[in-house]
Amino acid sequence: MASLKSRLQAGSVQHGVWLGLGSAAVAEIATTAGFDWCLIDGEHGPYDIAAVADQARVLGPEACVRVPKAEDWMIKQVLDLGCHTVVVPMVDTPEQAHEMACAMRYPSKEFPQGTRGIASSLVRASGYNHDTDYVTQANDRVCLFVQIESVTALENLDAICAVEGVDGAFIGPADLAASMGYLHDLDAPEVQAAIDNALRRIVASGKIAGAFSFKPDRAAHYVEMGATMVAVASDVALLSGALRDCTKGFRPD
Ligand code: 3PY
Repeated sequence: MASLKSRLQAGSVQHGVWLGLGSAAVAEIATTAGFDWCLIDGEHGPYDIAAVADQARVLGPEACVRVPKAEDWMIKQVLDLGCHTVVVPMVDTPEQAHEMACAMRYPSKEFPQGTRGIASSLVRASGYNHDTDYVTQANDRVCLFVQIESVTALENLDAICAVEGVDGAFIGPADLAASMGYLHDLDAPEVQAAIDNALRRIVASGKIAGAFSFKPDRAAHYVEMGATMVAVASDVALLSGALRDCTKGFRPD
């Protein structure tokens, strides 16, 4: 099967699930449930790097990981686990985006500005040195999404998308709404208009557009706007919703 990155680059819409429970068992259930991708949420979920490793083993190289912060060493640890797709929250400027793009890649002829350190024989990414092609192929395999989730990021969006090595830009609607003065009000028309505008600009830049909505109609709208990396569910929301519905059965009011 083609990699997530190549499916996205071919324009195919990929629906995913956000994993925030920190459970390898849940990751195992999610990966067999039919989603196109599963994301380990290291920003808000209860994950240390060992917990990310446990889930990466379950999910395989297509595991997506959101790192806690825009820090190069966090990217290095996740890539060395063998995960290819990294989502970096709160990227506000092209300078930050450039630093993240460099952290994703080894220095090479094509990408001399890469800053990723090499430990090929030590890490899971290279099959502990059994995958002898890993180091030379990694720069093509990895896929970087920067999250656009502030007014500053919106202002800088075109310049962020122009950064070499940024593969896609992913809208964070909750943080964006808060940054715009609409805390916990994702439905505000101003917020949705800003998201539509951002999606248009990401698509126009030629980069992969990503967005997040658990409302099926809204997720479908983002796809109409050109988003292809679309998160439609989270383990936490699905479980808490199902448990609440269950209690309604015996406590109707
Ligand atoms: C947001 O909605 O701000 C996100 O980043 C998703 O967790």
